[in-house]
Amino acid sequence: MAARWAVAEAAAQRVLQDRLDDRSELTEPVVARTVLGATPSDHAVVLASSMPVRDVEWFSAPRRDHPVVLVNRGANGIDGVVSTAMGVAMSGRPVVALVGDLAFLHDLTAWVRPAGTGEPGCTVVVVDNGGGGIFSFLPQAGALAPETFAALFATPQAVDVAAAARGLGVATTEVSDAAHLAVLLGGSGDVPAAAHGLRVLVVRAPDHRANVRIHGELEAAVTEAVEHALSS
Ligand SMILES: Cc1ncc(C[n+]2csc(CCOP(=O)(O)OP(=O)(O)O)c2C)c(N)n1
Ligand SMILES: [Mg+2]
Repeated sequence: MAARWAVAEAAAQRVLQDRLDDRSELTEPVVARTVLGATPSDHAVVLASSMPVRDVEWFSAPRRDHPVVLVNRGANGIDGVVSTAMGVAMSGRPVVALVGDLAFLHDLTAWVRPAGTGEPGCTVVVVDNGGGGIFSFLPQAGALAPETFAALFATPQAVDVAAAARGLGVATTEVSDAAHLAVLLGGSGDVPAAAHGLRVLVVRAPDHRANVRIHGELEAAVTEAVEHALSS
């Protein structure tokens, strides 16, 4: 039984490697994989609920020296995640956090801090898909008129996330390339994230429907590869 699991796991990992590594476009699966892959092992990765925690579980590559991964609420509950990241960083372990735009905005006051004190090493990667991308995976997304679905489920928002972060005095970079994100997170080994103090990296992600399609294609490819590996 364990041997079959190993065969299935290897087949799934080959597909994810093939489809996600060396891709420049920052889809949500690529962002998740890059965050866990590029964060130095002496850091902590703090994950928001909604899609970040799911995408990291589904799409990150196995890594023996992975950083410790922390979540404050599990799979649900988008509140307080930036505060949690800040608290972990203040304990001395530098942090890279991965949060959605709504989770980021929900906890915007986490960035209000005493003047003149040192800043902890806390990099927050915000996946900005303009609202709650997770809800487009619900069957209601296909059953309701788009305006009704948006009003009842999708929680659309149009805040300029980077401007909000800059307004709170946080060094902010908009990132649109996976290799650039990896370098900014310290994946190249020369500039650890801790050296940057407080920092926000904003990734503008594909829209909600495209995100569902991207997830569906990956799931179908993994399923096919696993079935093939197990039957041969
Ligand atoms: C405090 C709180 N309010 C509302 C919700 C309901 N909720 C679950 S996921 C979600 C959307 C989160 O959006 P975002 O952080 O942008 O992540 P995405 O779904 O786009 O990955 C919401 C509003 C919740 N879980 N917790
Ligand atoms: Mg979102």
